[in-house]
Amino acid sequence: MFKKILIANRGEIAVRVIAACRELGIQTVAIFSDPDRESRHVHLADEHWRLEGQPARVYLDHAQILDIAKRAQVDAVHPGYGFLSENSEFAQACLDGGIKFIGPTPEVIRRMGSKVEARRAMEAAGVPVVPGTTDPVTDPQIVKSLATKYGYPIAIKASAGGGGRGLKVVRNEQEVENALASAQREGLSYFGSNEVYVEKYLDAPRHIEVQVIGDEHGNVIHLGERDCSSQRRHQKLLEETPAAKLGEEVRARLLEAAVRGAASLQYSSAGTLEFLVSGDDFYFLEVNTRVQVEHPITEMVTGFDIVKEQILVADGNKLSLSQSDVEFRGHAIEFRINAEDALKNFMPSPGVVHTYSEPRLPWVRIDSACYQGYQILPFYDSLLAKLIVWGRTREEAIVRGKIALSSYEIKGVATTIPFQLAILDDAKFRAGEMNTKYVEADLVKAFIAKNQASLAGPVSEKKTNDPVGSNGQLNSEPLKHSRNFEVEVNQRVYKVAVTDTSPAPKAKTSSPQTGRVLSERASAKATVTGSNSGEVRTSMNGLVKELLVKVGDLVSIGQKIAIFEAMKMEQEIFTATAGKVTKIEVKAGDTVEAAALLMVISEK
Ligand code: MV4
Repeated sequence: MFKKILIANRGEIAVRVIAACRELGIQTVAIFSDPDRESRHVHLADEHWRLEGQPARVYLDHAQILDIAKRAQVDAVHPGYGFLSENSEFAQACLDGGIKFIGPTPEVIRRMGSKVEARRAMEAAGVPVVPGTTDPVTDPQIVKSLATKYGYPIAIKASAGGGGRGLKVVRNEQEVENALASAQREGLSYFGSNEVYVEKYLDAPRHIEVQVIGDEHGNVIHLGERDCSSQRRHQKLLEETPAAKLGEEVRARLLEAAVRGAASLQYSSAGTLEFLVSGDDFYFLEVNTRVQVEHPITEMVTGFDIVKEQILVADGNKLSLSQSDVEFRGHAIEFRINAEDALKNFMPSPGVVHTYSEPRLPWVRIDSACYQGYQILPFYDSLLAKLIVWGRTREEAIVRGKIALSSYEIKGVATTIPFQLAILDDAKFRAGEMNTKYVEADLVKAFIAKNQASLAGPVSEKKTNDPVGSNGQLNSEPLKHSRNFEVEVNQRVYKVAVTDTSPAPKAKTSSPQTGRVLSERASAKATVTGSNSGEVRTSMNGLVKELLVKVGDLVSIGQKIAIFEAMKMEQEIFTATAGKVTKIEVKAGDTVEAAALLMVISEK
């Protein structure tokens, strides 16, 4: 049995892995970047080792992490998700150093990292794949002839891609050349490979994935499916299992196909096969060779500890149960609570969580590394907690989800909780009729309209002098001065608010066209100083992905001018100033510090 494991990760998943190790009596080694010194995973582990270098990069530093693993004399490394979890070179380096990598073999990780190879492997195993090529394409003429064969729209995808990066949808022949070049460029810049392939594009499919787990003795089982359709820009907002309104016959075929696909790879460890589902048809998309963020819902309905089993099979044990031992009970939903502001285009909201109180309720599980006073750092993703609820039925889980989300008290940063509550009230969601488009197509606009209307209403229900409400919702300034009192009438106590009805200054509502970013603040500052009018600055460290204007362009208020990436999230930058672009200080691909000057827009 392993005696000591290094967890090559941070945040909630590091905490989750430590919990599994504790149950197994395995010692744990945490690693941390300088700003992570006070993180919960560091406190919980038996040993903690400091990583040297830039906070944004150190959890990816193969050599340093492996060196610590050797010096700490661990038997195995658990990579969690993200960071090095799907890096076959790191997995191989661990094995070469005599340290078990808790995951599938480096060869399987490498093969599944190539989407064309994964498609080929699944096709060979008889798993349905989206109609398309299993060979890379480079010639626009060939793409056009493939499009004629499958019919528009088609998708051009980076073979090394995933999660929406390097994916281009092509709706007609005129778009082929640009889309091809753009997919190749993104593939090269994000994944180091310009290899792309073509698929028929399905317009509004469901995204359903199957959890599998295998051992090193050739056994592979599934642990059911998860519906992950409720997403926005490839960021999942909630996941549930079982998938609502999936016919028993389709479900059985899907699960069987996933096991067949995984078994054909002699898959060991936990993994996920992603599918697109349209009506009664399903198509393989990709394999994720790691434990996933949403694994807890599967644990809730099966009672099976995926992380513990991952460690046990990595140690050479046979799976602790067979397919017929797996029983599914009830319904589970996970809410990914992110420190993001849905009203500001889901802009990450780093900062100090000055109030933090988790719901204490039955049927609720919370996986989180957060505590009161914890600082959400701009270097990492903005996942603050995962709230998981269980119910005997989907309806019961939804009601429990609403109560739990409403009882969560988080102040200091904005969170996605208000938006997740809106999803639970959405008619399509209630009916189980989700697809990968409905959140962006219907829900986001309705949410913004509703919340801006309520902010502009005559009386604010929000507490005064508290910038962030209990659900992480940004409060506007109070419209009237209002105080709360209690009045007792024949023993019954009533809460009343007494409002000062004398004229008050008009409330600020967040302007819909200014989106996010500091162009807003810069222009406000400009009005004050008059000297730096139209300076567009970033609010965080990050990467300039795309510039949508050039020097000399005329821009209008609300125009999208650049795409920026911070905390692993793409952000669109809109200008709050109209005028002419007079200076551009950065180029696509540049990494910039917080408050760096991107460009200057001079008012006409
Ligand atoms: C697709 C697709 C429709 N047709 N491929 C997006 C992320 C990447 N992993 C694959 N993605 C998609 N591929 C074809 N041929 C639609 C998506 C897609 C999507 C997939 C899963 C979950 C959410 C999504 C949101 C938008 C688009």
